[in-house]
Amino acid sequence: MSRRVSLTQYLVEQQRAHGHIPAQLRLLLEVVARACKGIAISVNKGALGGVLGSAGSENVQGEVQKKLDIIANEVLIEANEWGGALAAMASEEMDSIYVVPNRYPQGEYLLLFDPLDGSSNIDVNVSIGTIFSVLKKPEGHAGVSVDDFLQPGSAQAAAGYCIYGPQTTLVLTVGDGVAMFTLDRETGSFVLTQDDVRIPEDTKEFAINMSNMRHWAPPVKRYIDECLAGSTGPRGKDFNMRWIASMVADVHRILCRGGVFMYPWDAREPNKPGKLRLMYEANPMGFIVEQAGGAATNGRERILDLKPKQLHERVSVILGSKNEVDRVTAYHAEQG
Ligand code: P6P
Repeated sequence: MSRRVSLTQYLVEQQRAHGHIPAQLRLLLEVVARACKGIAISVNKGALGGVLGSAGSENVQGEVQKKLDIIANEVLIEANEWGGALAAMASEEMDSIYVVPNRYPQGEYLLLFDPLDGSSNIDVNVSIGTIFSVLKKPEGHAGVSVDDFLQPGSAQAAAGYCIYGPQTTLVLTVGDGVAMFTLDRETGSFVLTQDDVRIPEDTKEFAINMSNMRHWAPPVKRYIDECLAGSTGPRGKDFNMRWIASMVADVHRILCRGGVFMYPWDAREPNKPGKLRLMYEANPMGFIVEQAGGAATNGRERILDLKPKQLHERVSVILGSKNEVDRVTAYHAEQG
């Protein structure tokens, strides 16, 4: 890509061309990007910044919070609460929604995020990331409540993630394709490095935590067994496996070269539909993947069609190369 296009220029030009990035949304996305730069600085300091290890507390999920989980959450709250674009925020790290304080103007958008996904990788220097989703606050009533957040993923105004890896890369969609911006540390700006990202419809690479195999439902077991049978089995081709245990990193790889990511329901906790959260993991990633020509289901239904019942509800996730996701979904349908 010859001409350097900054995130701001990209958003302004997208607004000029397609008109679906109102000023408030553009400002919101720029503030989120700036917050991700701040998180990247803390992540990159690692042990030198005294930010590794556990914070000694648990989040709403009952998971041990890392120091960086809390730092990232605070950075996003402080960066976004004063701008006037938001009515409220929701985070994996907070039990309830965060309503913008009265001392600041309230805006028309709602921001949801997993401030630092992949926490188990923080202390071992493996890529992690911030995932975010933007909804419009429903009109017609004053104030804001958790019910305003409970919209299907198809209602998202924007979604994205920032991966803190060998590069710090922001990946974004506002509903007109997917673009990638790489952080230029010398200038401190996100520079457009890929526009119109497309996921190949076929793949030879699957991502799943194989240690859970004995707990999977039959359709998932069937799909993976066929992949493992390779060229000698019904698929007639060999497959490769990757599992980084950081959704942002696994999804980023799929956006770059295809693949299928699966965190399905399993029998370890049969009352849980899955491990991943619908509102601030599956929905934003599903929006991005679909905008890049891929697919995202819970094994039976399109992720973006699911009507949320609770802010922190979990969901089974199958996403990536369209033909593979369709196959897994078909196996679930055949099971009945
Ligand atoms: P497991 C990270 O904790 C996360 O929420 C996702 O980023 C990742 O895909 C998954 O959990 C990894 O789960 O059970 O393999 O450790």
